[in-house]
Amino acid sequence: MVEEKSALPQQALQAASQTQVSDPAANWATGSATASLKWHGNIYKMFSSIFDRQIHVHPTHLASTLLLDLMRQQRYGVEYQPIVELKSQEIMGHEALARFYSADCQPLAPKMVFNALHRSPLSLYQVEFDIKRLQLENAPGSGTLFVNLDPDAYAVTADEADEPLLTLLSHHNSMVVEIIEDTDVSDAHLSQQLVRALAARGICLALDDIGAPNSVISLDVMMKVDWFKFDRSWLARAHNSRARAALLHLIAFAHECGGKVILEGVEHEHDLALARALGVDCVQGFLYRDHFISIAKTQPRMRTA
Ligand SMILES: [Ca+2]
Ligand SMILES: [Ca+2]
Repeated sequence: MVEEKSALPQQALQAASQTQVSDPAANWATGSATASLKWHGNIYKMFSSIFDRQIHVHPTHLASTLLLDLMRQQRYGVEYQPIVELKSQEIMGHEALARFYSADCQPLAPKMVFNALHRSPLSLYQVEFDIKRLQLENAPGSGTLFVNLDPDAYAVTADEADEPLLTLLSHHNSMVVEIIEDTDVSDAHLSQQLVRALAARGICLALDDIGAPNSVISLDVMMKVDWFKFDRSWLARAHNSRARAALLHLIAFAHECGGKVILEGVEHEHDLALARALGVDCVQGFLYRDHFISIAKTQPRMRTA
């Protein structure tokens, strides 16, 4: 599946948690452009991370005018986070994460944007399509590309002959689609339909955020996925004997089914040691933030104030 692996410098595997990570978007907002911001075609490319936890969370809700401006101007970005194979300590692929910005270059919490877009399925579909196209166009040259797909976006064209979103995804030659099953996405039939549609196109599937709060586990989906992504919350829970037993058995199940396991949220050396002890295949998280790649579609407009 992996075309070509890129070596990860040894120091990237050392804990980097003591260093404060700059937020490029915040730098745009304050007018201090980052040195690592590079013009790349019609894309701004940055080689430092935008922490989810640092993304501005609007106190109430996103106004429709803000969302319309976001869509019209395509104030979109992508953050590619490396997925590291434990055995070889090499980057085997990247997960592409959607990023959004307001007109004054403030990063917007992606979950909040997607939640708001759920009120308008066609808009949700259009944004998902444009974001996926951006993620594919700027994907790192080698390795597997992991993208997140909202089943509700897929639902818009699920019963039609033409499914542009899935057709777009099938253009990448090493693609894994991550789906989440949670209590907000309660339509099990839709998940099943999506699983079949991806399989028909030869696209690999990952079950994302296993064990996260509000997540549910569908045995039907679990038995069909190629990748199992365990939520960061297991890092804290793994010291509890029952939780660790559940995790070890789920990992064993994944391996017995021929699947591969990724542990997310790896931030410290002791997380990496735990990942090794658990026998997972790959890890992902802020331990590798020096290798995060961020791009922005539109030229950031500096704030004058
Ligand atoms: Ca994901
Ligand atoms: Ca995840």
